[in-house]
Amino acid sequence: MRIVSLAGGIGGARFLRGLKAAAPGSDITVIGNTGDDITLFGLRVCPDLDTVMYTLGGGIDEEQGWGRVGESHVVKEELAAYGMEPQWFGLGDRDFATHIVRSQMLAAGYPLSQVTQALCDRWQPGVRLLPMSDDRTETHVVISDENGRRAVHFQEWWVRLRASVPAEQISLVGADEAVPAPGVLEAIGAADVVILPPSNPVVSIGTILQIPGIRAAVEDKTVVGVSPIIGGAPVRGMADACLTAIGVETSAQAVLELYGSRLVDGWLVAEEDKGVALDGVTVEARPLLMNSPEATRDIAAAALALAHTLR
Ligand code: GDP
Ligand code: FO1
Ligand code: CA
Ligand code: CA
Repeated sequence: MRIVSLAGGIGGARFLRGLKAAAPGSDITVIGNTGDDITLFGLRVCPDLDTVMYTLGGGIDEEQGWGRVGESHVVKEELAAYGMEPQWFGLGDRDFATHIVRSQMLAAGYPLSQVTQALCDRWQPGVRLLPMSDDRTETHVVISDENGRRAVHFQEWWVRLRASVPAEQISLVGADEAVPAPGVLEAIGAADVVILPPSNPVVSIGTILQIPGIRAAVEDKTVVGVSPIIGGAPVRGMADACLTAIGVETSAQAVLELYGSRLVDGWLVAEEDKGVALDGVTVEARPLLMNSPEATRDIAAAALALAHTLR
């Protein structure tokens, strides 16, 4: 079976681990969000691609959900001793090596998709990991604070400010001129099913869908989504702040309506969200907490089974 999954960071990566277990031997292509990407100290950092790569490749810090297991922070301390900014973003020593390899290859002219493939040669994630685009796009957030109304990089809003300042606008800079990375539209076109994992609906899934051509390609397929919102709250992280910014309520029903029946054919919600419904979409209620490998595999298996009935 050919499966395409869009993916953000932690929620996407954990779901993908379950998907691999639920569908051994199938061909899985992951289209990763690169709107979170940021250049720091001259190095290009791709948090969501790395979270997927490390999680599926066995290198992730499981507790934290991002970054490398067994990490140290000597380089970060040395940079801080020089007064280098920003100091609110914690790059670990092992993780630095990834960004050095990536930045060196990008500077040599390789597109991000080829760089990602080269990094995955080491990690062997067991899926084909493609960035949504080789073109540089970045999510920026408009906020108002003591310095007035201004746009900051998504990471500054998310990590430094912990989304505590309301986002007045969230936009993907460069989206209009970006094109899908090589292989993205081909993989979607050849897929038997497209899965929307429980990733952030605004700054992960919503971002990927903004790359011209991707939404239309996905709409043509059988698509099953897994709700990242359980009982009116994100399981982890601050997705509620992102939904509020675009005028959407934090509920499994509102996220389904945001995606709409043109995009999704099936929608998995948690048992406490039974009753969620939308014309043209088949909704099933299941346990949706990814709190063990078995539970996560069962969620992925349910998504595939639902997709099978809808094809
Ligand atoms: P990020 O890029 O690291 O923020 O990760 P994603 O965008 O891939 O996923 C973040 C979303 O995952 C959050 O909005 C959470 O609500 C959701 N999430 C995290 N853990 C779980 C879980 O166990 N079950 C479900 N259904 N959603 C989860
Ligand atoms: N998240 C944090 O909350 N604080 C950090 O210092 C931080 C560093 C970091 C470094 C590399 C990486 O790949 C991810 C990192 N993250 C950090 C997570 C990440 O920036 C965000 O959770 C996501 O981009 C939001 O999806
Ligand atoms: Ca992310
Ligand atoms: Ca469809």
